[in-house]
Amino acid sequence: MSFRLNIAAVLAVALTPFAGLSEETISVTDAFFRAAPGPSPTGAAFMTLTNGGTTDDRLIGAESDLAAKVELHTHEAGADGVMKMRPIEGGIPLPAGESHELARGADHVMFMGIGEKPAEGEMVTLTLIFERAGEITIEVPVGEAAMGHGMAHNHGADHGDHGEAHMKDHSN
Ligand SMILES: [Cu+2]
Repeated sequence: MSFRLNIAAVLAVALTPFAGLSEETISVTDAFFRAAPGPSPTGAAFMTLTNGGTTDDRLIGAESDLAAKVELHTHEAGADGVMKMRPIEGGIPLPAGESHELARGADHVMFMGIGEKPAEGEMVTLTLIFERAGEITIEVPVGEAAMGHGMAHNHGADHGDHGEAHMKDHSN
């Protein structure tokens, strides 16, 4: 009787480390959300994903109550040289030990069909779906709305630190 119990205990100890292992290896830093300018009911989230584990993973999707639809997008130059957004097929690979930056003018999490755009300083709840780590839900601080010609253009690094600044402000 006690022998059986011991086996169960050993199994439980052996299996426990795997339960949360993959999720703990993925970290998300410097996340911020930016609404599109004007009446367009869209926005995008940017962040740095890091896989601190020893197993390759992949961001395969995202969800948020803020928007009717959330997609993984990237930018690429069209034949006319104008940068356009398109959905990423097959997700974003995140090899073990590597980071991937979602940045303006590059890969991003796209929000479409936003009912009411969040104000600067508010938080957007975003669930990232990884192939191995599963769902990771984060709170993304809202930065100032994008200016001018929309998110297809990168207006430089002058806005780069805002996400972090808002994150600090929000903790007050
Ligand atoms: Cu997009």
